[in-house]
Amino acid sequence: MTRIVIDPITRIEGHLRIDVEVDGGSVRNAWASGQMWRGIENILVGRDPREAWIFTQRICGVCTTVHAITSVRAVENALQLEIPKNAQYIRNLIVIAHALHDHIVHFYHLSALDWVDVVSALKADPAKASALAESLSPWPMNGTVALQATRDKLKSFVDAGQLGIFANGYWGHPAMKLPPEVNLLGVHHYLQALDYQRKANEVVTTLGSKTPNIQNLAVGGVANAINLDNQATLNMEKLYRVKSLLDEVVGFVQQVYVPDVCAIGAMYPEWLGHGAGVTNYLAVPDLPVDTTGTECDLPGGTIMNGDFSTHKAITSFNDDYFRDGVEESIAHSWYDGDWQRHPYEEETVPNHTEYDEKGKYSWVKAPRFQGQPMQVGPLAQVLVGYVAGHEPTKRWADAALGKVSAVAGVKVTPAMLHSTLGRHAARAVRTAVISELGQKHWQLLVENIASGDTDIFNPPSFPSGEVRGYGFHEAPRGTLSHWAVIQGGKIKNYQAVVPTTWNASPRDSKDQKGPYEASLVGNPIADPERPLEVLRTIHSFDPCLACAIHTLDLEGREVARVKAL
Ligand code: NFE
Ligand code: MG
Repeated sequence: MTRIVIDPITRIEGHLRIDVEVDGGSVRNAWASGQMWRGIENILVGRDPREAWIFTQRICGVCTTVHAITSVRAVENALQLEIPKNAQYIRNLIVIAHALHDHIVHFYHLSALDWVDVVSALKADPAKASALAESLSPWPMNGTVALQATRDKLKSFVDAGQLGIFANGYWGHPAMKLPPEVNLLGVHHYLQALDYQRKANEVVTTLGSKTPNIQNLAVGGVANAINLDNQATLNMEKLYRVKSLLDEVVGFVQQVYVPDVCAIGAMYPEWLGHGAGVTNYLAVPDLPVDTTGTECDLPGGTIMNGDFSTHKAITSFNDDYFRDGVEESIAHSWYDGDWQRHPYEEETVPNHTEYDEKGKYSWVKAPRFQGQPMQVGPLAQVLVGYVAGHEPTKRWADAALGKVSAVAGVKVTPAMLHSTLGRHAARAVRTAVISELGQKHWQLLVENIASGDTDIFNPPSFPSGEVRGYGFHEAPRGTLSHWAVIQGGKIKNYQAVVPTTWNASPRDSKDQKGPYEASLVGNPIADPERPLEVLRTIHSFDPCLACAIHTLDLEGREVARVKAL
């Protein structure tokens, strides 16, 4: 038995340590450990609930926006406060644009190089690469001259001995299998993706005033005054700027990202057989089109044990099945005690001890739904949508699976998506779906303003007694929920249960592994010195440990020592 410790895992947000035991060329056991502690939940206690969103955004450096939205939704839920339609659409456009940015960055910049060998791209024939690209997609920027320029740029990095951002990959690893032309296309689109992720983020900035950390929210609506004839407000010029940026990003997603994932995935079909792990899935509804979150454009629900017939829908922002199902365990997490509790009843008292995989070994708590570990994220979103018959999800999933099947020469069905590769395919499908919905919600906003409605805000008022509320959002990495107990207009308890908390969770008191841990068992390891396969599976979840733990050591005490790879 060989033990491999990867600490820290790179190309993610935050500090994640993964331990695996390897025997006979495959992983036998695995542990995921969050190696940083923050403290946002605790510093909210005693504060005004109307400012919680400003603090919660600081949970993460990647997905600030999602915590802002979820926080205002939690307080609005406690007050049962309706939100004007314009505010819903503006919020929806922000979360859509943020997700488009986030998924493009994840595929190209954080995970593609686990599959694409940058150094091999130097051997590619640009004309052949261009012919292949043009057989897959009408994208106009795949010509021979452009691909030749990318190869020359790469060659100049290598000749100067300065691979820069490409310096530390597992180039030449036996698990890298793409032909040089596909590797060149991957590098070519990696560079283009830098531009398109920025365009998506510009939509967030235009509507949210800045990013990271948007400024335009309020409990009860948004602060985007609407006056089409005023330079200082949301006007026609800004709305059309948003539209043209969205249209450009939609083109990139549909003509570059989706075909790339299908083509690269089809050349690694064996990865449909690795990395399933926890096949209980959870997603929540999102993109409300009414003032109460009763009607949503993205469906939510659960699937247990990978069995589609167990599908149960989560239908609105007031859903008892979701509200009552969530608990967190700290049996193996560095907090005082050993309990499993509903978020309204939780506390966050840090207590760091040695790394002990039989005892406590992570800062991440272990969320459970009706007692079960759940996988959240694009795969859950797509499977839940597919089973519920959500039209755009079905259409994009069928199209993508058709493409993969054609290239791989095997029929790939949704039931085969429980895997490392399935998570990438599902993320591409989800990105295509939300790219369409971005254009739809832009239209909804413009039509609503054109009808004469310029409302953006309903003022909240807090009762003297106790109220409780939860808010959720289907963030890029999956289901995010915030839970607030409010007493006399002040926060009494605040808990965030975050996508990466679900997926990176350690074991619970019943010794059930979290999704990262379970998904590593059975993965092949060709070379224990270079555990590329572990990275493939972990990166397929898109980890964010800052989100997962969100809990600063105020004394600045060293809580973990990490070594750079
Ligand atoms: Ni910090 Fe985030 C949240 C996570 S969004 S990146 O919430 O996990 O996907
Ligand atoms: Mg929490």
